[in-house]
Amino acid sequence: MKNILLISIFALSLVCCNNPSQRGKSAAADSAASATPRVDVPSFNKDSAYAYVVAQLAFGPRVPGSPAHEKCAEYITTKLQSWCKDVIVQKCRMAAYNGKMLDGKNIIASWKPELKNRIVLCSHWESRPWADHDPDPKLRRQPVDAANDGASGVGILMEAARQFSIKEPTIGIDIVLFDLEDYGPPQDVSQGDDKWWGLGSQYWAQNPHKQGYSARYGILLDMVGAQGATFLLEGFSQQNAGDIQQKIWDTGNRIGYSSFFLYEKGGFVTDDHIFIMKYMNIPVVDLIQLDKSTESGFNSTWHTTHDNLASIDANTLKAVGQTVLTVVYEEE
Ligand code: AHN
Ligand code: ZN
Repeated sequence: MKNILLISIFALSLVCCNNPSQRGKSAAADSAASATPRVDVPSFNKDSAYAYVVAQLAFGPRVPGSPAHEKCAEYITTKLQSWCKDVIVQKCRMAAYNGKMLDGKNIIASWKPELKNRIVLCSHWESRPWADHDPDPKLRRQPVDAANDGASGVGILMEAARQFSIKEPTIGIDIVLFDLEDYGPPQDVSQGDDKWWGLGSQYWAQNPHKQGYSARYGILLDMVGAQGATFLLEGFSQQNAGDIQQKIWDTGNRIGYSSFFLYEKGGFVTDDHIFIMKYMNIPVVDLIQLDKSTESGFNSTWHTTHDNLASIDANTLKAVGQTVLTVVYEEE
């Protein structure tokens, strides 16, 4: 009887939390609970992160092999060098699914590189060459602006880097921005194989920038800037990094972002994190927008020409950025 009652209370609380009209209230309650932060966490500047997204998009689609790709790598590297003295650009040459050789650059910034006690924050910076999921078949060979699927995670990690330059976290940090994540075969032609995705992260995970590199855990940001985004519990992360995933979600909920971080399973995603887990044995959580109401399971703009600046909301950048900063600064 007691069990049944507990279950029904639990079910009731789930219904409440899922009701959009209740979201504002629970967020306000969470903000009150965050009045006593464990440590002094800098305030993530959402306008700054947004400006870094705008700057990336200004180059045009950062498709591998294009001038925009080249120029954007230069831009990101120069900005990171202004905030961090240990920046490495790792070049790689990888074969794509179609046999084409791609020149990639993984861009890595490290704070306290001598420490073993460290975590890795990552995202991919290049654009998908084809909007193969565009609703309009005529547009499916257009390149993607990749505002959400690329620039959003980089914008957040650039703002995090700026914060690390002002107040250095206690633990060591690596920001790793991968190239060549999104060159998997056009899905309207073939489903292909997982191995054609995440080419830059596959290279880094098998050829780390530093011999014997390891980290306690990693957080991968993927599609973290869209208006109204919800972050569900991605399956590979839950299986292999469940405790860290729980910590990130609890942190987001505690500091006021319960409408973004939902405790709901969201399917399994082939993403950069699986290669880091496989080759480096570092648990990595994919913090990725997942949406059960769409056919793809992702945002409706995913791999379409609509993944542009108009879909980005600085409040989503803030929710993710502030949560990541809190997790980082609370580590000791
Ligand atoms: C696949 O579509 C196989 N994986 C999705 C990973 C991804 C693509 N994330 C962003 N773009
Ligand atoms: Zn993509």
